Amino acid sequence: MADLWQNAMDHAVSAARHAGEVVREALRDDRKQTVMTKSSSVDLVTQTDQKVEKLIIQSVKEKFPTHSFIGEESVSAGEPLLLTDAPTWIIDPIDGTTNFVHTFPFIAVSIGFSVNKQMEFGVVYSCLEDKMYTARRGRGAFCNGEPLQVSHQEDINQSIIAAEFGSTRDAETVDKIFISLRRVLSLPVHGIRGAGTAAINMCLVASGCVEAYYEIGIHVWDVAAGSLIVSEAGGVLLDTDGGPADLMSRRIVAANRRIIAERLVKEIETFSPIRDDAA
Ligand code: LIP
Repeated sequence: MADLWQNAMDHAVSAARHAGEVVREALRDDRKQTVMTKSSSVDLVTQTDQKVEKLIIQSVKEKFPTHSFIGEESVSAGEPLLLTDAPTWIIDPIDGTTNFVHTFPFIAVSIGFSVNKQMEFGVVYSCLEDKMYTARRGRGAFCNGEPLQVSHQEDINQSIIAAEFGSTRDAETVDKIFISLRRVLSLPVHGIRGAGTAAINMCLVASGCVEAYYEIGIHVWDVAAGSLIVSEAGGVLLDTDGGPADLMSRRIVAANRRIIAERLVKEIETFSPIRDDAA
């Protein structure tokens, strides 16, 4: 199957590049984007998200007609979110939709590919930086063809941590987010950052720019590709409860080293959003 998956990965790279052109074109277009909302008033979607997802899925279907899909906007439109053993493309057409709406310059196209529920390759295209991050299982992670390596830092007090706050705004959730932030900041760490896209945050961990990233509330399409990029760059993934990472749990810690991941987990006030695979 090796060559078949390489063909699929090559296709993912060119589909992501094409999607990036569509995103850049939309940002150049003077007409204002129509912004719609999904799970909450701050969970945004635009016609460009929908258009890009359709383009990617259409092009994949033409080449790989038997493959399955989990796409952020297809799921929002009512398609089932079902990860089976089948070759499955897990697509976030625009990761960082809020950034896109506000022209905040970190926007990614994220395409993960899983077989037997194991990630085989991940492609994250940071469209405005023109950085193509790729990883294939067992073959390393790359940015624009250059190998990626996580940071060697083992002291959390010497680390930068990336964090995002999700799109849930009920008081209880916001309180938990603040408790975690306060604890992490007070360790102290050198700083807390957030690119506004899970996929790019994970690529920053893989690149060694930040030691770790955590978030509760993400979906499988936000982290599928990035998770392989982090592990192939030498990093580790955990659930925010300290257990093994589970792409359906909507909780992730991605770190350069296990010692950093485990230290971070101690400070996170974890909670349990409805799982992606809940019936
Ligand atoms: C977004 C993530 C971001 C997170 C949001 C959302 P979208 O993805 O990448 O990091 O904080 O909750 O999931 O909606 O732009 O694809």
